[in-house]
Amino acid sequence: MPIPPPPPSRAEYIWFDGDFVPWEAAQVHVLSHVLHYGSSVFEGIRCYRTPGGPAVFRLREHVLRLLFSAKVARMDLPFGEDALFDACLNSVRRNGFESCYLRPIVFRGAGSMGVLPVDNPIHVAVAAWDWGAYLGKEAIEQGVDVMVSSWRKMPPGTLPALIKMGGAYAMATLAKLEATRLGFSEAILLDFEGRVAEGTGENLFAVLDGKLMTPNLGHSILGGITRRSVMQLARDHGIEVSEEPLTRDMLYMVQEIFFTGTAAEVTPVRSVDGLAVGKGKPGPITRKLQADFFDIVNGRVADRHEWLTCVPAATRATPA
Ligand code: PPE
Repeated sequence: MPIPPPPPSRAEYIWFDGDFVPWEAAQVHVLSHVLHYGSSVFEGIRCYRTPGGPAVFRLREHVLRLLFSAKVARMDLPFGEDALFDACLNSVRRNGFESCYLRPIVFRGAGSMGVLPVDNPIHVAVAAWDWGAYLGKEAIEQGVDVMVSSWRKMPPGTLPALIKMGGAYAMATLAKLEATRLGFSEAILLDFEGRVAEGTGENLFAVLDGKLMTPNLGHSILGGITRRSVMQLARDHGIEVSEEPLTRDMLYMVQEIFFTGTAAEVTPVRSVDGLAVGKGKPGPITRKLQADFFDIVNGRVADRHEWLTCVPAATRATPA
């Protein structure tokens, strides 16, 4: 058998408005509406290497959230649910990835200038690349040191937090730059009333006396798909889960904290504002949920919730 080539670190092709184009060719004009006004909605999806081949985690849910984001942003998509689903699977297959990160994005392109999009086309792309541990190599094992940001999440009635809108990440970038400048791996953002919301690109969980807690959707958070999955895993293990308000001082009191997200997966937090969380290393509930999550996505145990979609193998009959 010939030795297969090493997997690429970034894709050769990007799906752009319905066709695969070479990576370098997936470009936009500087007067694109999205560049000036942040008018995009996007997704982040992981495809994992399993014994049965590459498998995408909760693909249907991610496509549905993209469509929800586009609806709220009042962007009419020229592609439907099934076309987007297939574009994601084909992006993995066409590029020969065993595992990768997928980034579908819908954005307003070049047309008239000004806030009001008049004749700006809606573009849709799916890019893929190899993305290792989001918060650093040791983060998953040892946990990360984080700070409470001086920036706040947008209040209700401003930018909708429940959709993944490009413009919202301008503030996330400020918070992330502040945190890294001060030597932290990540920032925790409070909502406008000072309650805990989430990380710049992750949801947050805390464990107090055996109970798993996470802010509810009313606290300017994204309804994370990993968040929902981890809540399900906790219930599977008989761990009590509650969605409730958390304050900054509760972060200093709880025994365990971890982040969840597509990019961050399940990452323990070992200190907040320089104060150790619990014993300053990942606690037992974090470990248990983390292990279960990675066992499922890597295909080491049965996919009991049917979260994985296998990527059909490429054959000669596969259209280019
Ligand atoms: N909150 C925010 C603000 C967020 O951006 C993400 C994902 C989550 C929560 C977790 O949601 P989910 O992926 O459905 O579990 N952040 C994406 C982008 C990260 C980036 O730096 O880009 C991601 O993890 O893909």
